[in-house]
Amino acid sequence: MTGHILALSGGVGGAKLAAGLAAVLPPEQLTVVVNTGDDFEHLGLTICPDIDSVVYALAGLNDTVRGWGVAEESWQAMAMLKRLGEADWFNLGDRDMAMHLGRSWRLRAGESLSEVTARLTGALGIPHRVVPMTDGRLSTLIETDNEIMDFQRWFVGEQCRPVAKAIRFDGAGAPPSPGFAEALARPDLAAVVLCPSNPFLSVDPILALGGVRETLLALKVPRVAVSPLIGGKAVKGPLGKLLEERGQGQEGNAAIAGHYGKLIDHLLIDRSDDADAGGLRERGLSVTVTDTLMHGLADQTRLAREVLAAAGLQQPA
Ligand code: FO1
Repeated sequence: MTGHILALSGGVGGAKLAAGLAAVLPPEQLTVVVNTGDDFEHLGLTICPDIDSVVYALAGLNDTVRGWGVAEESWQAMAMLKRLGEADWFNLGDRDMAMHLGRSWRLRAGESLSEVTARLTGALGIPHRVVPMTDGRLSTLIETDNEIMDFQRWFVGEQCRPVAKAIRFDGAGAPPSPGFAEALARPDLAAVVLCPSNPFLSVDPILALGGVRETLLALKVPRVAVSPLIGGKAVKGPLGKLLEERGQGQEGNAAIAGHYGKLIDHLLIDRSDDADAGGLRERGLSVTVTDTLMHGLADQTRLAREVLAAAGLQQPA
């Protein structure tokens, strides 16, 4: 296969497919652009949860049980922080903390997030390009009945309980990072992949950057999404709740397709949602029905191959 693949990813689910794509594509044929709307400053550290989920997955360091952070983690620093009376609502493992330290001081020394991310991925032996969606600031905020909350306060601090009346992107229109802009403009761009991430919380922030939605809509290459739903439900996280609150009367994959609209030409859905396929095809989408739940690298690479096949770039696995 020739041509370049641009994958847009959030954290956990997206990171799994990104790892699959990295397993089947050579480094020069893949750019993974990662949501940074969840990023925040905590205890003086810059935390980039989705970048870290992708980096840990590509480096084979991710904790597959917990879903975030590093495997074989220890929590000594967190226990000491708690004794010192510091905030303990957001858990930072010892190994994970090294990532935040390594990132934070470099940012403070003047490196861009793109430069720091390239440095950290290089150090961990990841040959593929993992780039933040922006080097600027675009923060996801959750509007509840009572207040406008920082994303992590809502997601981790409040366990997503308060109803999200609206999701806001503070800094919408921020410029895409150099690596993202370059990938969008590549003459050899062969496909765009929307990883199985939360459309509202992980993909929408990427689309809210200056010019990104318009550029994606104008592209003449296949745009393939993998649904984050299994059996009509989110594998993890608040997507099910958000779909109920924001699905505009549609359910399951119809709501996902309705949300993405003309941004995608092809949707891969799970076998358990087979019944959705007819309706999706009626609205003009190509549909692949397959196993989208990824238990390990074998599933990740199989699904990556199926995504490339859906884009007409490879024989189905
Ligand atoms: N998620 C949690 O549910 N609880 C945590 O304490 C937590 C800590 C954490 C630390 C570093 C990191 O990179 C991610 C962390 N996450 C935690 C996951 C993160 O909040 C979410 O998975 C993403 O922001 C949503 O994509």
